[in-house]
Amino acid sequence: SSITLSTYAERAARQPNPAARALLECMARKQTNLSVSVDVTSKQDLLDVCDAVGPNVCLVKTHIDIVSDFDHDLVAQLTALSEKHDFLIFEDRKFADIGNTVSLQYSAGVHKIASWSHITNAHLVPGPSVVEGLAKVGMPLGRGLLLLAEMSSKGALTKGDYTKACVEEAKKDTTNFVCGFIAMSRVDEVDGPNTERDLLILTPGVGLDVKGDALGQQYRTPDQVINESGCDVIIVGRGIYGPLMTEEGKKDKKAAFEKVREQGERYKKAGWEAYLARIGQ
Ligand code: 5IU
Repeated sequence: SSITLSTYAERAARQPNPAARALLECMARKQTNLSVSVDVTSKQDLLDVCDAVGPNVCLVKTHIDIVSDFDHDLVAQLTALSEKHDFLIFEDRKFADIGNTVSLQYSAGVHKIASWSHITNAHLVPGPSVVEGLAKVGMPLGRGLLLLAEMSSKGALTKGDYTKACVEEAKKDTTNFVCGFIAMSRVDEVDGPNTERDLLILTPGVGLDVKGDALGQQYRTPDQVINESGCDVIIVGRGIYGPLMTEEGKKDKKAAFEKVREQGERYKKAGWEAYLARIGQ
């Protein structure tokens, strides 16, 4: 389709959502479609992973509520790293309540997500009001929202009519606050080419060495995700920061971070090669 055959730079130029445009520009500038998912529970590890992989990623995905020693200095340092290494921040919050509640969860509480996270995501389970509630907070800040159209885990209920409803909702959002999906495939094009809106597809469940984990995660390769399935961004967690979690890694952190850096480089290369193959270059 015209979306999957266009370059990231071409798509940046016509992208109306400021966060999605900044992401596509960053991808083109740094030649990377890699997002690292930093699911570690200490502030220093989170910052150190971001510093190690920063040069190779366009986007850092966080679960800020798993950080045991969270404080606002973490946000300040993460923001400084995003400027140093030129990447955006995506808090994987998966909002799923009524509009009024999600607007409070997004703006307030301990984490004040909207103040630092360029992109966040939501389940459409509550209906369109979840989008409206988040838009009230995020639009004035130039943020972007991804709808959870498909999940990577075994037995996920995000399929069929539910996935289609997410796509319809995104396409009819005239504010452009919804800028894409978390999905496993080009969900915006199942009923033919999408000529209405350029929507991003960000895809977790990516790994080069294993097929899954013990808790239902399922992995595909960067080529399957970007080239075969036409998705735009690969999201990689343990495939990159895994070396930190081993007994060996806990003993020798310096060596572990060097491995993390190398894994970042490896996934960046694999993702970019898959993209070049897709656009025919
Ligand atoms: N994540 C998924 N699958 C999904 C969604 C989010 O794995 O469908 I939505 C998150 C969970 C984790 C990261 O933060 O992406 C994947 O981590 P690993 O690469 O370590 O499996």
